[in-house]
Amino acid sequence: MNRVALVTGLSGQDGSYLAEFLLERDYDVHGLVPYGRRELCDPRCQLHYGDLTDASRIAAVFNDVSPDEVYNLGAQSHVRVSFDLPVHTADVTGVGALRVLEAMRQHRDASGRSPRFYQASSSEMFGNAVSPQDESTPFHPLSPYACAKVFAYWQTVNYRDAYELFASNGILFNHESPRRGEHFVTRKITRAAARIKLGLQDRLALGNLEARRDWGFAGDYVEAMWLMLQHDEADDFVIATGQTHSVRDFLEEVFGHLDLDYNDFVEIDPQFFRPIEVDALRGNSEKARRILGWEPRVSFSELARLMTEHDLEEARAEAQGLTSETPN
Ligand code: F7E
Repeated sequence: MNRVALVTGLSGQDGSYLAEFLLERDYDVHGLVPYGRRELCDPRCQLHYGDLTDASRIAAVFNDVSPDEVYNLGAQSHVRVSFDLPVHTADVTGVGALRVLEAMRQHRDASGRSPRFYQASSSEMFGNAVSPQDESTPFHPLSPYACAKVFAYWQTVNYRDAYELFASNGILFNHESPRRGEHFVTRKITRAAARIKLGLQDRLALGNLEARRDWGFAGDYVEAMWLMLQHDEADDFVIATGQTHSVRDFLEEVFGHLDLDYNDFVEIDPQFFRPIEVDALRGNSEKARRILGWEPRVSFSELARLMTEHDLEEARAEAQGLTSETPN
């Protein structure tokens, strides 16, 4: 019989890559998705409308699906937006994880077995802690989003300790792809650069260009999620490349690939600054490499190139009138 996975946030970047990864391994994949959000959902998945604010709906989906593995990827995941929507972010991103854990605790079958649980924890939890950050680095969250993720992290640990549930945290550093939402900085840059190259746009407004991030490829990172749930015991793992680059480095890489100079097009707009910034992140994923055998495959330059090439194709289609000019 096929194993059954339930993925919250199936319609997001990570959900879509994870679904493909699981389908290739013959899982039956079910997704909890907000009504009307099915853009990135693989048609082979079974969708259940619902969201992380609705505990009764989550319980009903658990009863319908009886999952073997649960991946909690759903969240309000934009750090800048979390300053405008702090209560909503706490509800979805923080308490949402607790609602899933609670459904899981109550869903033990007759033999006392419950599903394995993966929590999408985030490098944002570290704030401005000294680099490189690893599993022993203390958290100091600097946004409502990061505070919500710290809450969810500790709830996951608490359910593991208190109820002996198999519950693991993946502390993932930034991970990007052509499926990344257009309001995150890498995709905003690749999309704009491609449109500038084809004369569809002439300016790109950004915030802090000096922030440094450890950027990997989302397709590599979903494998780590799965490996965590195949391991013989639940644990917490940092997933990162170990390399750090600034937003300016990413601009140079992308515009350089298109034979353009970003200085001719980029303008700084204060609306894209955050009330407080995480200046520099660089992860040490030695534990995951040693225990799970995981390692990233796509380098920073390759990531920038593959995202740029994808967005160039999209811009060409747009220039030919095949797609709408309005970003979704
Ligand atoms: O910003 C700077 C911005 O929004 C990266 C989420 O997936 O990764 C992500 O969080 C950096 C920041 O990602 C713009 O100030 C400059 O320093 O792409 P981002 P993030 O905030 O690092 C972590 C691991 C998560 O868990 C989150 O869910 O880029 N930046 N100018 C800008 N950022 C944006 N969005 N837009 C700008 O115009």
